[in-house]
Amino acid sequence: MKVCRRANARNPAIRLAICFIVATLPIPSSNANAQSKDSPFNFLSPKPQSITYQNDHLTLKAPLQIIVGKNVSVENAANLRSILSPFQPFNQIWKSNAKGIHPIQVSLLHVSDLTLLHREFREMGVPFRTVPAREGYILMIGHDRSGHSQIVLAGSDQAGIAYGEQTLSQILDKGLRTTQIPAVIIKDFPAFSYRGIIEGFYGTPWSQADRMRLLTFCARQKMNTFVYAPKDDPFHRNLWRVPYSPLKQSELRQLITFCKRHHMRFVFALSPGNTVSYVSDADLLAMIQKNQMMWNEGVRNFAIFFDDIGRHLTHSEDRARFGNDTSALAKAQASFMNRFYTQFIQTHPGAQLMTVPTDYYQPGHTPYRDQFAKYLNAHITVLWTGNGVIAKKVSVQDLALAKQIFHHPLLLWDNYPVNDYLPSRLFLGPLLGRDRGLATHGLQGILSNPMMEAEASTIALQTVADYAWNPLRYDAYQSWENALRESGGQAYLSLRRFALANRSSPIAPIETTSSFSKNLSEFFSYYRTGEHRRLLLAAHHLAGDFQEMKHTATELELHMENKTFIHEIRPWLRVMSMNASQSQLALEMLLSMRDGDRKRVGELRKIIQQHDLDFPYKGVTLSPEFHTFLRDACAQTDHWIMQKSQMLYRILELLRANGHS
Ligand code: LTM
Repeated sequence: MKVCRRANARNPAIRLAICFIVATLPIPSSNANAQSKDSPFNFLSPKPQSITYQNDHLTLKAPLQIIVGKNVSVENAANLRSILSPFQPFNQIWKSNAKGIHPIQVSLLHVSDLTLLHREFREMGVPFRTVPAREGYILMIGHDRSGHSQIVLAGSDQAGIAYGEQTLSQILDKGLRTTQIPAVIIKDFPAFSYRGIIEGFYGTPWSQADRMRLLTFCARQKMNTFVYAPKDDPFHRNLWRVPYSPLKQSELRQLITFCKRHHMRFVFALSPGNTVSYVSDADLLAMIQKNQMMWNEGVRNFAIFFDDIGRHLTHSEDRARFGNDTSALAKAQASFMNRFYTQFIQTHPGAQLMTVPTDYYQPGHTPYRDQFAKYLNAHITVLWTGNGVIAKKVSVQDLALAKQIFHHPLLLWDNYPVNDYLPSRLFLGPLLGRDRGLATHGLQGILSNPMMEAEASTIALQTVADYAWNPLRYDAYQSWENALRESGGQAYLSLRRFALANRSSPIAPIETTSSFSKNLSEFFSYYRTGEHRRLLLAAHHLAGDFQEMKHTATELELHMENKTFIHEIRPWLRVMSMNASQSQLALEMLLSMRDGDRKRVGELRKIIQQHDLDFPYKGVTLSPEFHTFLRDACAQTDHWIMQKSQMLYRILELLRANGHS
């Protein structure tokens, strides 16, 4: 529903090892778990579960010696080599027990590389008890007992190793700038099993290049799920029965391959609800055939969505079987899903199925929901959006109710930062309002529906990834700063200012604490009280803010390296710069009005109007608070001009009445 339009390890030994090795690593040293605000590793994104600083530093210098355990995948080994490439030439030893003589030894191990694991842990003086469960890793950076520099990375599976490498890469990236990195033990694993994005918005679907860039971003942020469900891909909805063209199929193949390579689920979704006949064998066969093509490409996760469709059965044969009320729709959908489950999912080992019911956003029980939950196969995962389409908050209580209603495995379809219902806006703030306890209370995961602007979505998405990995330690604003630093690079400060001007959203309050908001309210209060000197000072501060806004737009255009990002946000950059120019004029206009200079006020008002007429990006807006000054200033002066005109008219009338021509 577009809210605004409606107002509103194949090896059994490995598996065994993973099963048993699930507990905690003792925290051996000082400074245990130091993740305070000024922790040196606050830049890590997503934030690890536990960081223990060792009161020691490691000096980075080439050459390195790399030891790779025999159960580490070739891809992960190659990835490590590329992360360490600044230290080339280095020496790589496979499956070796030999110790090197190089300044730094880097060991990359799978949990089943037991001999090496025990040795490396022993040498680091850390009793080896456990490696975190699924997708987890332990990263130790420091000195061994003999004083040799060591980096040991042990993952519980290939995803865990890749995630550990990701963390190491972020640390080395920073370290390269300082050459000294703090000695630490990082123990890490994800809170949610599903962390990712749904391309599920209305409007022009992302391009293939957008998707590839976003998948790369997701993999870097330890996200593991991508749901392909673009509402305006006709082959996803009304033409769901029609196979994709060979070209489109090859594009999907590229995405699927990428996902597989980066430990991500590619979820192939169809939304047949507008046209399907739920009892039809032909439609069930069409559904099976289209999904079979995706299975052949390597897809193992499938989805059938029923959001945003009519609430009544449209086919007479469906009505004849299920009746005609809203719960009839639920029974018909559940029956179709169950037939698909038995005939396709159960006959394809490893396949998984998820769905979105038609009542996906209501606050409680509905007759439809009760029937859907009752009849739907218990193994099918259900997605819902929380309380409302754009849920301002998702609490543990909301989850408890959803569990009680659906009693199926649950995923949150999070409609943030999607902007299809308000395409005039960008939502560049962090994810807010999701309880820290959702993972511990049984939610399987969170899938965010991003904006049509793929690249600009990464600011909010990085905070989603951070939340999804470690909700207990999620700090929305720290996470947001990290995201801005990552995206902005050397243009970080400008990007931050721009993001501040685009931060409010249905899940975030209107900004009232920024220095700009304070300057605004100060100006208007002195304007009202007429304290001349204070007013001029407040006007001076506001003029500085407007000047900075104009600079921000120019600086970003000039200095932000990511030109795709700039291309996407250009209309908003222009709005920012135009709004700032107009506001400068409006400031002068208000002061002129105060001085009673009607001529100057009239001139300035005309120039502001002309800017509006000439502006090419109509309807594009910043956070509302960035438009209030101009709007209020124009409203006040228009009123003043009208009063003045009326007064003049009355004087003229009087003069005329008294016989003056
Ligand atoms: O949220 C769901 C399940 N469906 C649609 C989305 O496709 C759409 O992007 C969002 C925001 O408009 N609202 C929906 O209802």
